[in-house]
Amino acid sequence: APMNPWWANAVVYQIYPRSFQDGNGDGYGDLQGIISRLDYLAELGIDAIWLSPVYRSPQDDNGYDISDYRDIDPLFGTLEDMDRLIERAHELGIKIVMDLVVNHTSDEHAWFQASRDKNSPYADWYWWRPAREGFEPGTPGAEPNRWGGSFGGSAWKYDTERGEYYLHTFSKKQPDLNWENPKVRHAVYDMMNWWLDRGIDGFRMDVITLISKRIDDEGHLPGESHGAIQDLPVGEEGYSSPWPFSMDGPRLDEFLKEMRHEVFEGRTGYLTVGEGQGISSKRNESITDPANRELDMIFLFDHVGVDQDGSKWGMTKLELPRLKRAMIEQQEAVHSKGWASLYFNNHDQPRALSRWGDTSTPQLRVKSAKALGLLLHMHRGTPYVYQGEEIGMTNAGFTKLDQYQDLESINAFHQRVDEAKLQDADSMMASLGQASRDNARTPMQWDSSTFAGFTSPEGSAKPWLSVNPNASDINVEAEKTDPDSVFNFYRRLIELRHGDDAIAAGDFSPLDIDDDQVYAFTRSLEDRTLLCIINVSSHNAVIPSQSARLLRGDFAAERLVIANSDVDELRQTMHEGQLAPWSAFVYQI
Ligand code: TEU
Repeated sequence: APMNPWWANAVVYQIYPRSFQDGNGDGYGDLQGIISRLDYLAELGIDAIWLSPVYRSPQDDNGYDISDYRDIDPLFGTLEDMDRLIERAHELGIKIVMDLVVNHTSDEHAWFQASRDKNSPYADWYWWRPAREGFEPGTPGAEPNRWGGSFGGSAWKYDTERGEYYLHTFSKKQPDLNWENPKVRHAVYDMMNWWLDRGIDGFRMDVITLISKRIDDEGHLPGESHGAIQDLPVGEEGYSSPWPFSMDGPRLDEFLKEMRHEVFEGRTGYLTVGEGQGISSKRNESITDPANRELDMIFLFDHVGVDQDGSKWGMTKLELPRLKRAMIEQQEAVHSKGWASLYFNNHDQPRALSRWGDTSTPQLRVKSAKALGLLLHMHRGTPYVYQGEEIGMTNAGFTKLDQYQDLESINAFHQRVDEAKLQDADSMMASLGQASRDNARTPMQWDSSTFAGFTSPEGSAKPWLSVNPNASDINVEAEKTDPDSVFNFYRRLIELRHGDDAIAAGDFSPLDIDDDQVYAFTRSLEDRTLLCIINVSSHNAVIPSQSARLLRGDFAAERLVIANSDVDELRQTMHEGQLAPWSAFVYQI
């Protein structure tokens, strides 16, 4: 039976605030700008906004390095602006889900600054380790420890004031919080309650599956015994990743249950979605099983890794069966309990349309954008739309290093080209063009004016990141009035989900799994069965046998639920047992 929580047939829209809408002409998106675009989101039909961080931050990692959880960064506005956004969104029936970043804080957070004093009550709020400067906390006198941070270099930073090193999984300005310390946990829960009491509707939890580190019962990190920290196996860039001892650690379930109890007990109408690095589909079932009272849903990563063999900088061509297997596994794992989040895009991923679609002509760009949207939204779970995905925005197309702003991309260039000499500059520029996070962070394309309507051209500043020149053709204004636009197709997909329980909660059954062009499956609930067929390729495809069997008989137009091409084209190709490139449709059988 259909799930009853409100999010079971909801669609969530992710806003990356810095790139959505600039309200004060400084070249950066802000809360005022978002408020001015809420009517657009209401027209799209989404139910909730996941707002990437707007808290006070030095902006080292674009706000994922928080220095005050209870204040808004001046770049984005004020707490009053946040209150107005919550109020206005709620008037439109849109919930506000904020980004919770508590695996780490900024090094400019008061907690960290206090922690630099060994005798302060905050001394063990972070992962500090003794070692002589210049020798990360490895074996005394031996080579420095080679644990690596995700944004380049060592995972350890020496602090001259405390005279010790601290662990940072991400940038040097993002020290990991010590969740073993109950004071840390309760300070986080207090902050979460403060925001929920202020009127927000839940949290997207940044790398929440890393908060429980795999330590021994003396509190030692892996490889750390008698004060020395041994290296973990070192990768091609000369560092090892601290992730293996962080992902899905031994106390994760305990911490998530405690958080649920301390924060959400007695509350209703909220949403919790965790970012789940290292979480398998099987673990997704247990973490999202309502009986376990942990999280409502989790973002998994298997499907967005199918074209990255090992490193994100070595992307390969999509092999559809690999994507199918990852998504089918996610669906099957939560078939009877638990729930799935559905996404292809976010602020960390290159745009799926450039990555897996076909942008070689405007027609194919539009058709493949719709095909990918239909593929995702017809699965069972809660779909997430990332800003710009609904109008068919593409990767940035940057060709020079100085066009990039993301520290991950810039640091990776220097580490892989200059230090580890793994790639030459041209090859790394190609890798950045395919995989850099900045591909998803170019300003939202509202119209064909200067700076795409993202910021006022009269304003003093240019956009913080270049607007994609294709904004002249790909923009909200052009698409809102075009019935065949990607925007109106996404609006229709969202409408269908709201009105059809078979889509929101119907059973998912894959078809023709080994076909390497066509992705087909059914969704069924009671006596209603929908057949979803997508040709995920730029070539004609033969309708695979299981799908063809279900389609037997003439093509009755009134059974067509949604399609990205007209009925005549469909009827014609079906008659020949074929599917045109990127043809995608849902048919009631
Ligand atoms: O992302 C964590 C994460 O897994 C990504 O950084 C991913 O490792 C990387 O982008 C792959 O290239 C979350 C946030 O979504 C990301 O924006 C932050 O940079 C990161 O955590 C640290 O807070």
